[in-house]
Amino acid sequence: MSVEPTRADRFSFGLWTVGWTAQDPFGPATRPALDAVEAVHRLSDLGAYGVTFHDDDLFPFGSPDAERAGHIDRFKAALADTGLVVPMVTTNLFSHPVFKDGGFTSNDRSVRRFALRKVMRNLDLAAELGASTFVMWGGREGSESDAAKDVVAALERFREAVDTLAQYVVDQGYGLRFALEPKPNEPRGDILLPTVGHALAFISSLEHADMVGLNPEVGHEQMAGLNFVHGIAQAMWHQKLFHIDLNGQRGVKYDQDLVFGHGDLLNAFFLVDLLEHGPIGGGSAAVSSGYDGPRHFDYKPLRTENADGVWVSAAANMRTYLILKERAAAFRADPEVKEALAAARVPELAEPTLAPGESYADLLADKAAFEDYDADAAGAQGYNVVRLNQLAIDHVTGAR
Ligand code: GLT
Ligand code: MN
Ligand code: MN
Repeated sequence: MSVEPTRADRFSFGLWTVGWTAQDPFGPATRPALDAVEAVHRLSDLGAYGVTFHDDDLFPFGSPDAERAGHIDRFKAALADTGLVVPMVTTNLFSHPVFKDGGFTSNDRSVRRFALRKVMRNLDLAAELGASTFVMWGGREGSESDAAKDVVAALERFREAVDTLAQYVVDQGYGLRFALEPKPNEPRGDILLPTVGHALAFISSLEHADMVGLNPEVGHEQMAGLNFVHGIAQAMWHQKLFHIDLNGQRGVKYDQDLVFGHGDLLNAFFLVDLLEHGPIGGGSAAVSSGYDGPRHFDYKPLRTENADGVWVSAAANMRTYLILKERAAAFRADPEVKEALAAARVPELAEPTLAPGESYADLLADKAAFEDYDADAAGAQGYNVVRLNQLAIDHVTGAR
């Protein structure tokens, strides 16, 4: 088993992850600032293939043009030295006080116009650096008071923003797609597009819906008490899994951004299984394989860790992913698992409910389907779920 990451694994990290200095609402930073160039070199040494960033991670908000260019040039040189790529770029529309009531959906129209300009400038940079995905996380798009935000108008403004930016990308000929990142709350009391499902519905209303998908984050769905594997499967079914934020979360509480797998380990196992192997029962004609984009970690090194601990935690994300990948391969290859899957009737779900060419009239004429159907016998059968689940646990824990 190799748990040494290589470029072929396509692991990427946000500059803001390893660069988090660990300030929280109760105390100041516990670590010094990390230079972007050092981050690139350290991530490369650890085996990552990519690095991602917000504009404000690379150059301070409001930097004069010449200073901004200097920061970008240093970063580009580090990329050239290491061979690291920039698969994704995103915009900070949440830190500066100007965005305290939102970016695209601030009640103040001038803030919304400023936000659009900030994103357009960053789209130019993303294209210049060869990114293919542009993430939009609307952390400040929301409210604490139902009196103070017209949610219908806010969704109109959100749509206006995404449509305008998509048109800009089309007109510039940039090879970029957008990925919306849902989150239920924090920093706002309630955030717009709080879950994968809300965001999917929103995307279907867009003018350039084909260019817009999702960047779901493990912890964000779990903060809402939802099953991340289910959310990812639905995103895949809609062909909308454009990018992914991997991390860990322990239950319904504040956003923990733990190392991947350091929260719900069993859900992380089934996530890796889905991403690597595709749907467990075969899926559908359109979705039968896994996810081929970057494995992007969006975590925060614990506040307890010093600078050395930052790199231990960065490596831990990749190691956990690779361990689970190996465990998932063993699970899928195990003849007993194959037998248990069949006993649980999992592959049967891929079979259409109506036979080829069969109509509802044919179904109505089929007495075996209803009039003569023994519902009590079907209700008495077992689905053999626990044996299958225990086999997964045996594989995750190394007992098999
Ligand atoms: C912020 C947030 C993340 C988002 C990032 C993209 S920024 O750290 O907590 O979940 O992915 O804007
Ligand atoms: Mn998070
Ligand atoms: Mn994220």
